[in-house]
Amino acid sequence: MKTALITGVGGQDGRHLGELLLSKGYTVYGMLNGQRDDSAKLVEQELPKVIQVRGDLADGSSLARVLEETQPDEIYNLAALSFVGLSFSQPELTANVTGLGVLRLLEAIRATKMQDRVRFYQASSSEMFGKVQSVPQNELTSFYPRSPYGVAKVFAHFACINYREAYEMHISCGILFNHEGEKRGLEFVTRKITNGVARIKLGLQHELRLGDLTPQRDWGYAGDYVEAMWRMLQQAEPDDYVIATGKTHSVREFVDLAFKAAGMEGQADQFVKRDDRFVRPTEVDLLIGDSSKARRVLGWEPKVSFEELVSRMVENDLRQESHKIKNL
Ligand code: GDR
Repeated sequence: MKTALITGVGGQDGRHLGELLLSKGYTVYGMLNGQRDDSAKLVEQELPKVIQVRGDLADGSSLARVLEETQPDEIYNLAALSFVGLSFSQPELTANVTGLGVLRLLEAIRATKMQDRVRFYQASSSEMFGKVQSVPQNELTSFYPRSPYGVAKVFAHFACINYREAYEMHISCGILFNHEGEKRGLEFVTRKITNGVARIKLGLQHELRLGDLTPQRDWGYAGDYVEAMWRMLQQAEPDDYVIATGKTHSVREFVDLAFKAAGMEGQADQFVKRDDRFVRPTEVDLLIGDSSKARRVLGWEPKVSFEELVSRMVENDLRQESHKIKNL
């Protein structure tokens, strides 16, 4: 039986991946940093079989200790300051955790002499493409990050490639395009919209304040995407893969579809208000991924369509918000 360590297990992807690996019979350790008791509770409720360990990408000594304690065969590095908007107001912290943190983890693997046996997955991001240099984006497309978050992810991505080449480590990077679902945090635009629409439908909220509605994203379902992470580490050779649906939609389209899914088709303009606080100093205007390599080599493909994703998320928020009303 294999042992896996998931950093950032309290996040959307960490919880999906924890569920997947447990279903495959893994012993799963989930790393959380010391500050997030709400995340620890969530993991305990949803995934009681995940063994929680405390460590922080900002603290190299804690990482070496976690590795000694858990002795993983596979490490999935999903921990990061992952909210792009916030990275503009906390750029140093973002660089430290999302960028340098990955280097610390790789060094901790070397320091504990695990580099020959461990397989490592790095959560790289389509945000690295930023101001896109070609359409669609694949593994060979040049990076042009447009946020401190994107810059940090580029550093981490190349640190992984360098350690793979320098020390022959089994490190694979998944360049994941946006992936969403019921477990998404409320600060991200998709969940903010579906939760807002559900609350409007139930009379709990009267407006939905959003930033720029024109950016286009390649949106998939998070549950499908963690399957790709696992498949990457089962390959004999490590490599990098774009994971995407190959279709793009604007934030505006997401909004319209969410209102439609709640039975309020065509009513978005009554409720959506522009709020400049949610507009970023530099924006990523268009993302659309070409995942043909992952489809060919990993046999991976997305299963949930954009329409299904939006309606699932709206239904989930309607259920959760109605439940809260009943329990008042
Ligand atoms: P993103 O996700 O930056 O693409 O990164 P997010 O959902 O935050 O933004 C998507 C787009 O929506 C626009 N937008 C708003 N965004 C938020 N959060 N709130 C708003 O009110 C709002 N109004 C408009 C944004 O400007 C943006 O264009 C996500 C994260 O999960 C990253 O960690 C991950 O690496 C990438 O996806 C792939």
